[in-house]
Amino acid sequence: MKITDAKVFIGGPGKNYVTLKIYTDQGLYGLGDATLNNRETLPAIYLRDYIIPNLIGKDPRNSEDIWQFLYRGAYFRRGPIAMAAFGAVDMALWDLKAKLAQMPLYQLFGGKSREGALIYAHATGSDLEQLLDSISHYQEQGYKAVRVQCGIPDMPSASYGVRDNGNKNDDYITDFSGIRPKVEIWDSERYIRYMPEALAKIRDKFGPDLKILHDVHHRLTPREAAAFAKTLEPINLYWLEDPTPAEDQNALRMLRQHSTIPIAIGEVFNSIYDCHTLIKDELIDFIRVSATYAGGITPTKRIVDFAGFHNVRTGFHGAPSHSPISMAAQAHLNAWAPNFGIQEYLVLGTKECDALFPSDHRVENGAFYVSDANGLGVDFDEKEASKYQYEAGSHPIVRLEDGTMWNY
Ligand code: CS2
Ligand code: MG
Repeated sequence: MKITDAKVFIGGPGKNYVTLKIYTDQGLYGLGDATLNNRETLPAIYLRDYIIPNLIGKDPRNSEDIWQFLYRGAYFRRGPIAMAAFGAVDMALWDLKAKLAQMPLYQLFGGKSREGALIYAHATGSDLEQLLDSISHYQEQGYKAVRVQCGIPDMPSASYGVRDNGNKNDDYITDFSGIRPKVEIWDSERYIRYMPEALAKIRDKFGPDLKILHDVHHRLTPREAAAFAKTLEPINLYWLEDPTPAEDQNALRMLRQHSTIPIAIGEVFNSIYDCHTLIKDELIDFIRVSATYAGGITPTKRIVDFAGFHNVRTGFHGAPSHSPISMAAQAHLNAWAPNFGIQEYLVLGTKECDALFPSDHRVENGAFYVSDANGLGVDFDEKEASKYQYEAGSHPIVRLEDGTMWNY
């Protein structure tokens, strides 16, 4: 079996999805997702100029060797651009492998460990009242877990995943008004003062069963994060996400020494080396890598297995920057993983998105049910794809009130 061709498509309804399609001499094709949010053209160029010419003629069944070829062969390895490009190739090869085996992909990992996989939605409000409504809305739809982000009184602008009064300017929706990013202003002191009270009110209103997640979005220093986590303990959060920037893995050690709150981290990680210490030393509870940014199914599965040895569960990133292809790759891992925790689920479930990526994966009662179709179980409609093209956009940035750049 040989790879005969591969094509990269950029575009989609409201998102610049980067989709790789690998064709073979046996008529089967495989699909992969290389969408790197708001830097989409870069993995696309990496694929077109450096990877695809090297794939032609290779046996697609040798997915391990092809992954090693891409990773070791690049010399300058790791980083989100390269790993997103490798991730797309790897997903497409697993898609092909499972199609060849005439099985849904999860069967190649060891079958299903569960039926529906728990998912969480994003509830958000520019104030607490709006946020409470948003949580009720998801609960009515059957969600058992929600991430809650709330505007902070007197904070100059809402940020860190709060929808700006219901308009589309939030952290995961690309701002197509231009390439220059919108600036949001952040103040950790106001946040630390207000958020424990807001989270306590949410717990009070919705009772003990709702799984409440909160994303700090890398905004705090290690000491602030440790103090903040301590105050949140009585609320019994499902997780506190990205309390500090992930580069400083020692920060999590400090946090762990002061609080028992469950910690989730890893949406910006690109390899097992980024999370090795955190997992080995049991400094986190959930690992948030994604099949795209971590370089595909092959390395992500290794991370999951390694995490399992250290009581770390999965909580894969699932912002709508990922297309339904990587969501499907993660859904197959979720169906199998013995140490599955939860899946963030925010694929833009619009008619246009479903037409571009047809599948019968389904979401019901706050859980994701993986399709039993062969392969990844998601297709890509090239005719639909021809309606879209790349549109330049941006992602907000964060500054402190005095102008200092801060972490988004
Ligand atoms: C967020 C992301 O989903 C999350 O937890 O942190 O939406 C993040 O802001 C975006 O992926 C950034 O591109
Ligand atoms: Mg996050």
